[in-house]
Amino acid sequence: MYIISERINGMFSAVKKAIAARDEATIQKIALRQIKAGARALDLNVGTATDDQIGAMVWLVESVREVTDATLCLDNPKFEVIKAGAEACGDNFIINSTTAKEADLATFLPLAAETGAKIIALTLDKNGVPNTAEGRVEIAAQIIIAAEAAGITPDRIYLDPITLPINVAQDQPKKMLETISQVKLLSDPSPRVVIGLSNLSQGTKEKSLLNSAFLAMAMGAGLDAAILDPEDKLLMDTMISGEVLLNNTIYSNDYLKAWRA
Ligand code: THG
Repeated sequence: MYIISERINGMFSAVKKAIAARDEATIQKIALRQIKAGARALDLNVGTATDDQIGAMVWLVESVREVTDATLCLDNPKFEVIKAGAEACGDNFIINSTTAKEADLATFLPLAAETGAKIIALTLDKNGVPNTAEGRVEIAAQIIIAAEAAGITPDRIYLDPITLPINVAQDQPKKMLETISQVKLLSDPSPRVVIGLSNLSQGTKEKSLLNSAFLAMAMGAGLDAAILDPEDKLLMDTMISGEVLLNNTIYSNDYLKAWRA
């Protein structure tokens, strides 16, 4: 499982404050902690910390790059913000994200093609997020076709079936699992699948448990990557156990320790 840290996000008040105050040390500390806990990439999302989204994204990239070469996952709906972040990165970044809307595909796909970046694509179009697995799979197929036409092979695409909060959309997780297993069959090589896991448990009381249970199920359905908090021990123990159960990591009595080492 490819772990992308969710913590450098203006949604968290400490991060929001740090962005507004241009407090590099706070951001760098979170970045290093998340990598130590198992993150291979860091999602960078300026949230609502400032109106100057471009300035904030470039500052986040530069701050994090001072302390780590980890892959940076540039998270913003606006192309200009992603483009500025990409230029500040140089290489080793993921575009998060495009949708299947024509205007998005026409800008984000060429940027991914030119820079060689991987790209996350949300299975939503001008009509929003389909309520069914079939609708999401259809959009995923359109994205793969558009990406191939732009010169991007499916293995550089991370499809995101879009995670909604369980407390308002309890019918959705099952549909996501169906979507995950079906989109893996769309092409050869398969596209990859990523989710923003914590969306699931927003506003609930058992966040860690709900996230852990769903991560295990999504891994079984073929999930490749997740944006999550690797400092959540139950969640990471579940993920590592899933890797053992899927025969991706060798079993030993000390498998949790072995994975962390
Ligand atoms: N897909 C893609 N990118 C994404 C998401 C996605 N990026 C953003 C988001 N979703 C993933 N990141 C988070 C980060 C935090 C939370 C959820 C998703 C979160 N935070 C807590 C809350 O709101 O309850 C705590 C916030 C706080 O402490 O203030 O849940 O789906 N491609």
